[in-house]
Amino acid sequence: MNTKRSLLEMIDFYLVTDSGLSKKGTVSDVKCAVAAGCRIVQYREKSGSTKDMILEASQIKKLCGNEAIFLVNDRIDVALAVEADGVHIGQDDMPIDIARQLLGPDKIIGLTVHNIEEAIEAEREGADYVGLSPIFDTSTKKDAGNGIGPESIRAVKDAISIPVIAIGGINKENCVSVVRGGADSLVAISAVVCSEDVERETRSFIDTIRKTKLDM
Ligand code: 3NM
Repeated sequence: MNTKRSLLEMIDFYLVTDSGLSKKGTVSDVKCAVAAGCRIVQYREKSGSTKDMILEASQIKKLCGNEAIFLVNDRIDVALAVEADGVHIGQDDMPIDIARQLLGPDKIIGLTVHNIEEAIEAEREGADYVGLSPIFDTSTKKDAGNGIGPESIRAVKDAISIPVIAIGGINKENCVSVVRGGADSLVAISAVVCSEDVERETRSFIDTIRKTKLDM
């Protein structure tokens, strides 16, 4: 097992970038989150040229260094170009087996799932983790659908042995319920990147998640 993949078992807070919501820019957000102790970063960029994406992705890869896993959302070409640690893909993106062929056996592949059936299938197909979504209603992703609630996490967690990462509408008020619900890790996009102080917000999420896990 490569060392980056073994980090997957230890992550608490997972940063997904959003240049549309960011106050200080994607590169600054990554720098602050990694400084705060975030150990996994997903570069999610839906606009701009491929060339600009590759330039930005390589800057982010450097910031992640050996400290944090660096994944690219959707764009397997960009992930390959910058030698990212892997990709995060959705149900309608490239099938996992083809992504695996392109990326090779050592890279990390995460898949978005919405229910137990999709989670079991993701593990069977060779995903390294699932992103379970959306936990709560969110306006960050317009087509995310209705929140499934934190009480839905446990059944998914119990059905698979790969990490379950919760996403969608998670903030400081509801994140304890997400961890208590059984998530290994969680993503909070707007609650972090809309803040003036991404480092402080990330640290605060990490502290709360760790304390909640210790109390369980
Ligand atoms: N994917 P926030 S929800 C990127 O449901 C993303 O698959 C989702 O943003 C899904 O933390 C989402 O601001 C956005 O709610 C999450």
